[in-house]
Amino acid sequence: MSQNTFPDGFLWGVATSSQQIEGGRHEGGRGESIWDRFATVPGKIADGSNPDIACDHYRLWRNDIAIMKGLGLGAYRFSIAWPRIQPTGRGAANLAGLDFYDKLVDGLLAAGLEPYPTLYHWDLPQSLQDTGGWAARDTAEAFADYAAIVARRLGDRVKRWTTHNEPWCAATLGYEEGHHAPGHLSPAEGLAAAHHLMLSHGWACEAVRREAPGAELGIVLIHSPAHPATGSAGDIDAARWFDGFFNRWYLDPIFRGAYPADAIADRTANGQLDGGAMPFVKDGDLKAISTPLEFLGVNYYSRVVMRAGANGKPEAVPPPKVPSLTDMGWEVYPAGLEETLLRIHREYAPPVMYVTENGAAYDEPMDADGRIDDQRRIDYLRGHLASCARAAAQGVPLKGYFLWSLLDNFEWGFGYTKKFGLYAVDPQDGRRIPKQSASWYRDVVAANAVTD
Ligand code: IFM
Repeated sequence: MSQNTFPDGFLWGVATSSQQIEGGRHEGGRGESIWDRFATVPGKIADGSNPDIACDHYRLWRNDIAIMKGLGLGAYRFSIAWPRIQPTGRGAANLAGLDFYDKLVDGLLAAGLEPYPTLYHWDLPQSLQDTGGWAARDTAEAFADYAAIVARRLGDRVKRWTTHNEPWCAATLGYEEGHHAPGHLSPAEGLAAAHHLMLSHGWACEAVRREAPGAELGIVLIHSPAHPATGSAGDIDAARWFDGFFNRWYLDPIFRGAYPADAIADRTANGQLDGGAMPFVKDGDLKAISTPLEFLGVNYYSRVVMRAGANGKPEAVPPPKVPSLTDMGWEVYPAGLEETLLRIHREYAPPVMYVTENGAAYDEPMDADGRIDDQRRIDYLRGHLASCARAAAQGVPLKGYFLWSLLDNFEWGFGYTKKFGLYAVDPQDGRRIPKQSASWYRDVVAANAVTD
């Protein structure tokens, strides 16, 4: 067993998102989101559920703040539901929606928790989807207006803002692969959506800085290292392909002001781009997207192992030795987090980094004494936190860690079947039931160290 200590002042938190925990679907004038609509389509949500009530955080937020305070946390990463602020995605602010987050922010500060809001975690107002969603450039303009409204109201108390959460998921899963709302199957829309999400990030940074001078801005990207299944040239190239499509397609425009040339060539070769042209990219877009950031949020869950398929097409394969898998089917691979942090530090050098999501889905039973022994989650977290500590010791400017997630919640197309929480949620009355990992995490936070 070795003790891994974190730097002084390391920020400990948990992360959630509005659509996954709030519920309150019709409360306070909230409009319809694309996930509200998607969940009504038969077969889209594995357990036939919907996010209408979710964890009922809209009603129980005070209780949730008290829980976080009890864990000794210093920060809470949550997201703001755009349809609460602008029910149709445009026009005047809905004051009841702003009031909700206003009170949440005040409650957090009073409890000694720093608010880390994310402006977009996938709950696009349905009305904006009706006019093209993220595949339409207008949505990026609307997002900048929305960001300004929120910053104007909360900017006197919120210091650090995140624009988007995992734009790869919003674009690719939503518009290209159909797994997420709005459920489209169009590679062309996926590419345009990815660009407009990033463009809106740049414009939102500008809007927040204007409304809240001194604000610190960042974006949250999902990252998976891609490893070749063998040392063959084909497999190595398949890993490069995935890295370009998943990681660098977002990192490069943000930190280098350009899309990666090899990934453009890949998309040209497979017919997605005609002669490499990207008509949705206009003059000035990449300058806006590459606005300097104060921090980068990194979400990490696992790696991917790639090989060249029979026809040379890159494909993901099961990892080489029988791995331990979470309930998402994701390999438990803690070394990938250290690799990710070091790689981003070396190649992109954001001034500050946070791990903004990391955690594992495991469904553990409650015993006769009401205990939920989730040792597998503790083991997962222990390994990944040790990875963080090692990265920080090697010079990565890692300033904090947000565990995903505080509560078992609405896991998108999986409904409530995947359980990431430190706390289970009683579906009858919303009661929060601590798992063993909650007290374990509290002890890690108190010690500012983890043993592995
Ligand atoms: O629940 C999601 C979250 O919304 C975004 N990042 C990954 C988590 C686990 O799948």
